Amino acid sequence: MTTPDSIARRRLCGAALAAPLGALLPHAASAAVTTPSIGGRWQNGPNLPYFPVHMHVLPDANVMMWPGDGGVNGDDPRVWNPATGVLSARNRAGFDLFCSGHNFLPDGRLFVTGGHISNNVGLAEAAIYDPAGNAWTRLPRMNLGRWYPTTTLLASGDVLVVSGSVDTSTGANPVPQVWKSALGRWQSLNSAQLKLPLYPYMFLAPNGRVFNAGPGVTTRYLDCGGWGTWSVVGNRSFGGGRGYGGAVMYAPGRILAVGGGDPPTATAEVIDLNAASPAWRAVGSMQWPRRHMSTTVLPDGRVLATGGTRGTGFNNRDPALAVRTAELWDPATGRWSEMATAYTPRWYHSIALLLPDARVFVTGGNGYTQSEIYSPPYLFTGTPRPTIASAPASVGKGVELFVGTPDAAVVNAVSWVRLPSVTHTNDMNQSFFRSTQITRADGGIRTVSPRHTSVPSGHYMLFLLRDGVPSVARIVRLG
Ligand SMILES: [Cu+2]
Repeated sequence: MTTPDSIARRRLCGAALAAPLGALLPHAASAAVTTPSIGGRWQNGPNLPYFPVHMHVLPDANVMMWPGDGGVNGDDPRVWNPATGVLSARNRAGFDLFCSGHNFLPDGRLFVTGGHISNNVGLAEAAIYDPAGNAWTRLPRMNLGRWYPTTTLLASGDVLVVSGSVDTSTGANPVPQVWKSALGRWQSLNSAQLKLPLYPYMFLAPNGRVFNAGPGVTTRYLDCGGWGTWSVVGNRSFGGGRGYGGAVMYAPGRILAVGGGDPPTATAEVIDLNAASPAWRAVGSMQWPRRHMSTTVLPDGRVLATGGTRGTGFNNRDPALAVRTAELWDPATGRWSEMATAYTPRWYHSIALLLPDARVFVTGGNGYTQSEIYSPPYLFTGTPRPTIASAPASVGKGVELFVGTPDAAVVNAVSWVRLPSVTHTNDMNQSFFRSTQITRADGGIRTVSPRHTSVPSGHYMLFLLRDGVPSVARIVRLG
């Protein structure tokens, strides 16, 4: 558990001196950000039966979770219905799901790899969960165990798994493997053996390769063709590790990496993989350094940072060092703004995910079962939220679709947010697409669905926006 971070820590010795002033300031939100139209608003959500470590929005809009740590077996999946508040148990997988990796398949089933034997010792299990039938299907085992792996859906519909610790002597599993859906077997990319940090940030890139955005300093493409090939894209602009920071693709091919490391950093940087020669460049820093933070792309395209600790060490549990003030990054300016302050510390094993109602569900952090729900400022602007009267259940990529709305005259953007599947600061299913390509039609609007490679097939929350104010989403299957 300390391997990638101890490396990062050594690299970071000099950078620690440059810690932002925010680390020295008393931790309280200014008066301005307690105004909901400026800083949004926090409210307590349900007190959960355990603190979730893994969480997903299912295609039926329910929120699935499972726990781990604290001697709890992770094989205890439950579902929270945000509309009714009802929590119900789901069938168990038959292995400890704590410390697994996961993403959705194009058909909406959840693909899960690895799991927990003990700290740094992983299971080689893999399984697919079908939410509609509440059924787990076990798959052939992977080459070796994986504890903290990352899974990524490829453009082909196959799934890549990388990293994850085998055991305390081997460390990270060096062999990337691709689940060949049509063949029902694993293919080991033996030419691409590489020990990556645990739970690395992996994104399907515009060129069809998979981009490793960190947490290490050197970022790379993995070509999953044949036996696999890595190629270096370039070093990040921040010279330290970003362990347990955040990385999101805030537009197709455009990635923001922020925070993380030990000591935690407040820095942020972006890369545009659509460019001929992609290179990282620094953008504005957060006010607060954070580690074990969450990053959530909102329907308006801004990126929300929540939780984390500004304390040093792998798992700092000093409540005074927990960063409870949210921050919001605007891709148009590259700058962060402080938002309202949450009630509960959210450190190691905390989670944030976007709900279909455009609020953010924030929960966990070791020991904390009390969830919170954050309503971003866009819900307090005074502009009425547009509504969706109808939307297709499924639509192909790059085709025109009709969305029924009584607000056709005022809707000026559409956004597609891929269903979250989150653990340990990492949404392995994350993708976002925003479009202003809208024509008004009788009783609604017409728009064109995304066809970008970095917007893979699967289920998305489709939002209509009026001047940045989102509707409640409809979940649409793309592709
Ligand atoms: Cu963990």
